[in-house]
Formats: sequence, C-alpha cells, structure tokens
Amino acid sequence: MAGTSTAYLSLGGNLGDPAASMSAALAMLDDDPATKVAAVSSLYRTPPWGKTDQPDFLNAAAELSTALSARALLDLCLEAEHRLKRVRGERWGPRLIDLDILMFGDSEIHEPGLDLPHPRMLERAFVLAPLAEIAPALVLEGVSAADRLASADKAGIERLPSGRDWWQRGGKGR
Ligand code: A4P
Ligand code: MG
Repeated sequence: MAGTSTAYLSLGGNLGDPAASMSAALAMLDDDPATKVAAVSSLYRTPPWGKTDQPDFLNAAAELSTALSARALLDLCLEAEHRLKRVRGERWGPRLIDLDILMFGDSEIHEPGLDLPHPRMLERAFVLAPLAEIAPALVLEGVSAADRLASADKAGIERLPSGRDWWQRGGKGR
C-alpha cells in the first residue's frame, strides 16, 4: 500500500470480558479496508495504575499497518470503543475497553483530542510490557521499548499464557 504508516496501539480493560472486547476491537480495526492488524502481543494481567481501588486490568499492544491519517485512525478507534459500549466514567477509572494510539510512524502531533506520541506511555509498564514484546527495538524518545521496560516498575504485571493469536480465536468465524 502506498502511503502506509505503522502505528502502535495500547489496549486495555477491566470490566466485563476485556479479552473479548479487545478481540472485537482488533477485529473492527482489521475489517477497515485501509487498516491491517500486523502483530498483537500476549495478554497481560496488570494491577490498576492511577486509581488503585478497582479490578486488575488486561492489557495488550498491537502493531497496525494503515493508509489512514492519524486522525482517521483515532476516529476509527473511538468508533470501535463506542460500538463496544464503553461507558465513560471517571478519569483512570474502570472501563470496558480503552484504545490508545501510542505512535503513528514518526509523527509528532499535538492537537485538540490527539497527542502523538502518547504523552503518558513512557512511565507505564502496563503499556511498555506488551509493546516491548512485539516491538523491542522501537525507539521511544531516544530509548528502545525493551530498555524502557527494563527500567520501569513491573511489580504485579503478569504475562498470561494466551499466545499472540488469542484475538483470532472464537467469534465471527475468525
Ligand atoms: N486522545 C489524545 N491523544 C490520544 C491518543 N494518542 N490515543 C484523546 C487515543 N486517544 C487520544 O480519552 C480521552 C481522549 O483522549 C480521547 O477522546 C482522545 O480524543 P479517554 O480514554 O476517554 O480518557 P481516559 O482514558 O479516561 O484518560 P487517560 O488519561 O487517557 O487515561 P489513560 O491514560 O487511558 O489511562 N491501569 C492499568 N493497569 N491498565 C490500563 O489500561 N488504563 C487507565 C486509563 C488507567 N489505569 C490503568 C489502565
Ligand atoms: Mg485513554
């Protein structure tokens, strides 16, 4: 595809069936004619960050190949969240599904409703652990994802034996 960008996403949720919601979100992205899911990490069980009196999260990361603009990819992610009936509540609070764009090629964007690279990813092991699994050499502000993870606080983070094709199993004949 001409004009194709590589984008990295963080997926997470801690209400309902987060693995099913994340799997459905990835299927929706992959169904977009301009977007392909190129790689997906294992599932990780992670202690809640920010607001700690809520259930553990499941988190994962994905690499996409897309001919969309960053803004159009964000809109697709927000639509997927909406279709999965995300209820927006308090900041950092419990959620059915959350999709964040971490990186979009080497774009740097600071606009209303869209910041890239994602401003809060470097401090979060729940983002870095799955990202480093699929893209260890990806450079995040001068330091590789693997090295960022090595110096992050990984307490309580557990990689589940899901394999990397968990999102394709079951449902919709995938
Ligand atoms: N937005 C701007 N830039 C981006 C981007 N690069 N990707 C805007 C996606 N969205 C972006 O999002 C608010 C708005 O951010 C979007 O409408 C979009 O226009 P939101 O998801 O409604 O807000 P939020 O998620 O409540 O706030 P925030 O600060 O984004 O929270 P986070 O950072 O998503 O944190 N603990 C664990 N273990 N695992 C988690 O996944 N997640 C959170 C949420 C807290 N604690 C967690 C986890
Ligand atoms: Mg968010």
